[in-house]
Amino acid sequence: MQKRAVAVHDISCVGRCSLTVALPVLSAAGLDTAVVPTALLSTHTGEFTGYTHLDLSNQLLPIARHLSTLGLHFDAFYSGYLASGAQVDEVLEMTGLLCDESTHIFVDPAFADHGRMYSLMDDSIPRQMRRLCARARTIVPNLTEAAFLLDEPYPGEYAKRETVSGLCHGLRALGPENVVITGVTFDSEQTGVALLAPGMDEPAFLFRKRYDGVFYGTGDVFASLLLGALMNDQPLQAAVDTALDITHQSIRLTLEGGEPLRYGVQFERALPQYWARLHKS
Ligand code: PXL
Repeated sequence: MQKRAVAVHDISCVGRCSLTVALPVLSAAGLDTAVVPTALLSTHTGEFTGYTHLDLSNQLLPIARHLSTLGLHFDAFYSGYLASGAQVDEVLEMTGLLCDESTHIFVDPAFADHGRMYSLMDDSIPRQMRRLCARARTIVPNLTEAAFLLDEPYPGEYAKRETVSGLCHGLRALGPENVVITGVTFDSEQTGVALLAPGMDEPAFLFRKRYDGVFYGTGDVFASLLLGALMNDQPLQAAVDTALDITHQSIRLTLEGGEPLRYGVQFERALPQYWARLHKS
């Protein structure tokens, strides 16, 4: 039977991120994907000014209550960028309405990067997002979010292995089974992820060649690719490997294309390869 996901992120009209990434990636992974927008913005808040922002908090529970009457089973509940810290309350209540024991609750905290909170985020976000992470099976913070979730200082662009390992253990102690920290960089040559899953005493580190630049939306591309691979029954480490390869490929194609980086990465061009990777064997 076809699997079904519900993706709970903002819609940014321009600048590939959030739902404009999650929906095509999960569709390419073969999932029937429902979307619940948390906010509506004209662009993402990373490298644009003058964007509009509509908080859709008051829509989340009415939507979820209606969806809960339809008798649908959701195999994955995927949350990302939220309009505010307070909105975590609604998203937690949505999990009660839309998830059962077997739903994979997959949380991308999506509130900070490069040592700084995103422009519109309020101070309650790390504390509130910690509550959502505690409810998740898998969380995919970047290094900044990992530190802020634990009320620790940002370790800087080049983190130490022991620091990242400490963050993985700290985050797992919050409750999720799987912790995947993205944007882990030990030197200028490589970047990748740390992952800690059941049965592992120490995190595994997976790296790829590092490209210079700030690539907006790559956290969303990676997280969506990872969830799609997990929903296609790839084990966690293999799914991380798939997501890293396709994200890396998207960045490479973007740099070749020469479009301004604020419009996001050209993941569309890597989707055929993603599909092939999920369907090999
Ligand atoms: O990619 C994360 C993200 C999602 N949504 C909005 C953002 C950002 C990052 O800046 O601004 C609106």
